[in-house]
Amino acid sequence: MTETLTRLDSPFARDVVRGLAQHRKTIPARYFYDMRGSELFEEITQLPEYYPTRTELGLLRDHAADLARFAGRHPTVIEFGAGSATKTPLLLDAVAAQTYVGIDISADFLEESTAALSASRPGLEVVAVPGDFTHALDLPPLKGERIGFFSGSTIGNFEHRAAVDLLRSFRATLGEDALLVIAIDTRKNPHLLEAAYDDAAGVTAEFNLNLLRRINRELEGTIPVEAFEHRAIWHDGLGRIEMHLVAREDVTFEAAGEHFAMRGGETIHTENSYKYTLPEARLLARTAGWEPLAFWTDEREMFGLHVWTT
Ligand code: AVI
Repeated sequence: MTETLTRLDSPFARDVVRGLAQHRKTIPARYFYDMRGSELFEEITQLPEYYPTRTELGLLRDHAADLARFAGRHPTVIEFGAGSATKTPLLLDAVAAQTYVGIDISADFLEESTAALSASRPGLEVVAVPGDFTHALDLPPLKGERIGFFSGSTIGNFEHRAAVDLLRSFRATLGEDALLVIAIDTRKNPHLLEAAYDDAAGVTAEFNLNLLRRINRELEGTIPVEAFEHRAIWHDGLGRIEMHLVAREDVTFEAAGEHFAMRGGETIHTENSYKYTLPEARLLARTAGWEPLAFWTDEREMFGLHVWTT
């Protein structure tokens, strides 16, 4: 009884009720990442259509020597988000990091990724800072150059104003004379974008639909998941890919103790993924108090890796 009340009074429950009660229905994208959602996202990163992960890895490999030139002696890499088993070691090696600080709101994910890193690199000092990196955080005293790392083009999932606030928080967390290595996805042919967010194997569709399954699992939902379909739409004016869950027919359901009705064709907007031209990315940097230092892209200009300084 107590557990049910707690769950239905959680931030997830409140955000779902608020989002579904609106005329234009939305659910924040951060709720994709329960256990199943995180597994599906991992699968997405391996898909042939989903170019970001493999292109970013290629850029980190190809520009290791360039990255090394920015790093002073004894640098510390401070990663915003639990580290990836593939990208993080590439940056650590490129800059010959002595210390690694991982920051993530999920203490479990952080524990897993920092433990794996410590085990594989006995000489590296590894510090886990559980916390919300959207706010300025106090770091332990650190020696040497501080190099922030924000990978995956996760900045694209923030609205412009929130992206600026986030980058200002990174600046406050890192302090003066820091660097930020940040991956930002580029604007490109909309067909490539729509394929990347609506893959032939249907993994992204399942990732999107898992949000409804999660509501059913955790918030006593009765959503008829099979009555919804995944849709990815490029919005040129706003420079973003939108993900929606479209009701195929009129539906009614319960979630978090509330009743909802949707008409056939109505959608729940679940994610925006903004793409940036180079001038837009530089404007974003400067608006948030950063100075662009370097930018690398692949041959087809599918993805960008930026280095900024305070
Ligand atoms: C986590 N984030 C950067 C991904 C993106 O590309 O916007 C999330 C994602 N959504 C669908 N596919 C991947």
